[in-house]
Amino acid sequence: MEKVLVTSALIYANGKVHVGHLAGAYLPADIYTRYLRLRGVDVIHISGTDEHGVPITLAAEKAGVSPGEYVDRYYQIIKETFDRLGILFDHFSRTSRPLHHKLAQDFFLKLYEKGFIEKKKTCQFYCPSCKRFLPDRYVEGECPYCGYEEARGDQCERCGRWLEPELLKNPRCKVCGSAPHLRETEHFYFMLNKFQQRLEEWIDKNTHWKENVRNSARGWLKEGLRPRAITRDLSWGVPVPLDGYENKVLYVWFDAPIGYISATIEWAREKGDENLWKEYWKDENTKLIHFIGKDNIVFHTIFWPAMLMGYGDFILPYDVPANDFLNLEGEKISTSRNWAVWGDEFVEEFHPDYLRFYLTLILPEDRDGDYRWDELQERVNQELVNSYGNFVNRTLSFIKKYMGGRIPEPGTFTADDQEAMEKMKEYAENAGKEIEKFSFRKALRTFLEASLLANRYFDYQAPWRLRKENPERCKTVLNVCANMVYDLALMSSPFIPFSSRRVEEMLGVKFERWEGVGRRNLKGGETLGEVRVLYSKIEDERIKIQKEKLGKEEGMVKIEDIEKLGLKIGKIEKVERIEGADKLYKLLVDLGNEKRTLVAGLRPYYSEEELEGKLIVVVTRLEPARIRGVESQGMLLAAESDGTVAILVPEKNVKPGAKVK
Ligand code: B3M
Ligand code: ZN
Repeated sequence: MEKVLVTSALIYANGKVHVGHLAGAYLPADIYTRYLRLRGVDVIHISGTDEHGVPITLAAEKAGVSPGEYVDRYYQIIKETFDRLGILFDHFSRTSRPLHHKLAQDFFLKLYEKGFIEKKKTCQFYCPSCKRFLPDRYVEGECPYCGYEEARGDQCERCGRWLEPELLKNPRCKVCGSAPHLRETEHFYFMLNKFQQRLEEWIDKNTHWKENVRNSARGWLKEGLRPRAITRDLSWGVPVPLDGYENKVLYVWFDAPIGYISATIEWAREKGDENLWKEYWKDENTKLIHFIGKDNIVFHTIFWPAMLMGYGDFILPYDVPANDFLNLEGEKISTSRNWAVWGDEFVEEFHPDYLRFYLTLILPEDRDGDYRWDELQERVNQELVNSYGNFVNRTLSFIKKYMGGRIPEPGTFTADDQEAMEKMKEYAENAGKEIEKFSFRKALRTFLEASLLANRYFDYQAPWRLRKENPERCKTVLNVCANMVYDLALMSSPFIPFSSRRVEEMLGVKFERWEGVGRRNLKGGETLGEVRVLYSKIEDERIKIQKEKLGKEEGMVKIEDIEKLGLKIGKIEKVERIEGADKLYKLLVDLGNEKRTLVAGLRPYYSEEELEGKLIVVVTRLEPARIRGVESQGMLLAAESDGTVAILVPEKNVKPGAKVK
């Protein structure tokens, strides 16, 4: 059987998932995989987090934690967000795992032995004040091609050119801002130039690729491929597996794509079939498809295929359906400015299918897309809630109310009935063809046409009238409608899987094959499960809140928020121990107009005498909590460092109850 290996870009574990990520790679990859699975294709979807490289070390440095701690935190958050959005992976790995390190080192050694990797003396920027070499993004400066002033050492974000730090004009150290100078050092280079011809021939053959992807690959080739440094002076990453070079690590773009393979190996092991991964990576009949965003095109069409060619043994990508960028309210998404819509925050507020639905409609398949909150509201309300949702709801509640919750058996089908059901089949075929061409927008539009047709059928047949005038005909019509509910939910399941799941429950069925659409699956007599409305409309107010969040720095509090804490000075009047709790004290605190009891973990750090009479800062508007049987009615402020705790006290004498501001 045909096998398909779908991968989506290994997302950097340096931040949360936003709509740009989703529209770029993950949502299309998920839709595609879900669809193929319904078509009975042997498909797996592999991805994971990219945990190495300068994007990680820079972010960790900024947050003041180790890269390891940093990626641990984000791996969890990212994985959970994908899960809540229904982005399914057969395996979601991480490049920091030992298996991956080993495979990446194996790649390096093999390419080195084959003469595709060479050692070279070179000059590299060194920051005199940080006292270190500055690998790629640690240097910023002016792009030599387009003049963009904040170009990064590895790539210009504006013109997309591949750069080397030395090419930047007016370079500066990203950490401290000083001007670096060039110093001699040694690095390993991947001899990309040796693959020029093979890559050209290969790209020429790939006529089925998207035009923009193939064109950019050709563009790179036209400029002539040059050796590219693939080691970095960093302590975080995959160590270079050669004696004397332990202080260098592999360039993140060298190790990351290998992650697709190591993740597949891990998947096979977890399945208990050690060799299963080979069927996906070593069989010429397997189609390897990389879903990525456009900034990753060069790596997936030139760099990675060259690595694979050099290594041998593995298949080459069959297709690289790269998407363009998604903007937000007309502006570029920016994590640092919090100009983004975050996946985890979206699902806290709305149905995950609302996002999947809207994003699919605006996927940047052949040009940049633009996410607009107003448009999301309109599209969801009109096309999802009012059209599809309404059809499901009016059909199923009618059956529940007037047919005793059982799908009626049909009489003779009229030409209209037959045509309606036939049409469903046609729509599904067309939508399927679009999905196979990676035209997800068109595929979803086709589904919307189908739900429009279903609604029109319902209106035209008017079962509410037939119920009295022609009960037998009414049954037939409702049977047709129920079957169309089935068809629509099946057809839309790759796009809005949570909704389809709900319909499956209501109909008491399980969708198995895409080909099931239009086959009159409900013969009549089936009992409905609990019927509930699928969706509710999004009101203006909820959209307004979302729009106001844009561009506000995440986690920042307003002055009102601080006032909410009710910070006041209190005076400790009495200190008591708490039975059975060797860290806690029970404190009686005078707050001027009232007295309160606080429980505080101060016993290891202060004696009773030290505390008595002290002025402290108390959070007075905290929900009371029961600790060891004692109600604590607030919290005192203290600082912790180097294993000890110090309470905060006012520097001058002030009255208990004084406001802290
Ligand atoms: N982490 C870049 C990105 O997230 C990179 C992709 C790796 S795919 C092998 O845009
Ligand atoms: Zn510096």
